[in-house]
Amino acid sequence: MNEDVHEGVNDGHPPQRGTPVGRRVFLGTLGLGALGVVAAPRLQRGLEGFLGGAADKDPTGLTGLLPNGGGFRYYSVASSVPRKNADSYRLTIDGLVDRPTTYTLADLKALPQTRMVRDVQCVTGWRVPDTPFEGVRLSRLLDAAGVRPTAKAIRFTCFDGTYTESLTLDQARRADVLVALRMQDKDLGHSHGGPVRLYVAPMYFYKSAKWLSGITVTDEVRPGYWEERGYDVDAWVGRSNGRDDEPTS
Ligand SMILES: Nc1nc2c(c(=O)[nH]1)N[C@H]1C(S)=C(S)[C@@H](COP(=O)(O)O)O[C@H]1N2
Ligand SMILES: [Mo]
Repeated sequence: MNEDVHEGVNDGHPPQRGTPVGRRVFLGTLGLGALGVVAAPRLQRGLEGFLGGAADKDPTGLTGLLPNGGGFRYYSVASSVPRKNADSYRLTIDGLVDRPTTYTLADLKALPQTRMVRDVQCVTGWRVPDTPFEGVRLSRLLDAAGVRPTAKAIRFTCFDGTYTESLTLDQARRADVLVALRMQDKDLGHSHGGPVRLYVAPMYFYKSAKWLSGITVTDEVRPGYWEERGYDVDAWVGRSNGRDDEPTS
C-alpha cells in the first residue's frame, strides 16, 4: 500500500489555504480524492492495524471516517511510530534550564498526578466530550528543571521523529496543561500517543503532541508541525484558525 496515501488519509488536517503545501500532504489529498470514500475505510483500518491497538476498538474504521462518528480519530503524520514501554521510554527536559533532566515512566508516575475532564476538540470539527486526562502538570516539570530568565517558549518533540509542537512559557505554565500518562481512565495506548503525550486542555487537539519525548525551553516560539502548515500557534478553542462557530458535532 502506498504510504503517502496512508499518511494523507490519516494525518488529520488539510493544509490551510494560502500556505505552502508539503509534498506529502499534497499526495495524500490527491490519493484520498482519487480513491474515494469506499476505499478510505480500508486505508484507515490498515493504519490502525499498523499503529496497533486501535483496530479492535473500531473494526470498521468508520468512526475514523465519518465526520461525527462520536469518537477519536487516530492521527499520525509519521507512517510508522516505534513502540515505547516502561523500560524504553524517556522524556528529556533541556534547553534554557539550570537542571536538564531525563525522566523514565516510573519517575513520571511517582510525581503528583492531576486529573481533568474536558472536551477534546480537533480543529477539523470532531469532538469527544468529557474526556478524562491524567498526568503531571507541565509547570511542575519546568519548575523542577529551573527555567532560566531569558526563556520565552517551549518546543516539544516526539519519538515518531516528525511531529513538533510549541507553547509560550506562560501557556505552558497553565494548570490545565499536562504531561499526560492516562486518558479515559486508562494508561495511554500507543495509538493515542502512549506511553506519554502532551495534553493542552484549552487548545485544539493538535497542540497535544503524541509520543512526547522532548521538552526544550527556548528563547522564542518555534512553530510546530501543523503551525508551519498554516494553523494558529495560539490555538485557543473557539478563538483561532478562523473557526469561531460552534463545533460541527
Ligand atoms: N506526534 C503526533 N502528535 C499529534 C498528531 C500527530 O500526527 N503526531 N496529531 C495531532 C492532531 S491533529 C490531533 S487531532 C490529535 C489526535 O489524537 P488521537 O490520535 O489520540 O485522536 O493528536 C495531535 N498530536
Ligand atoms: Mo487534529
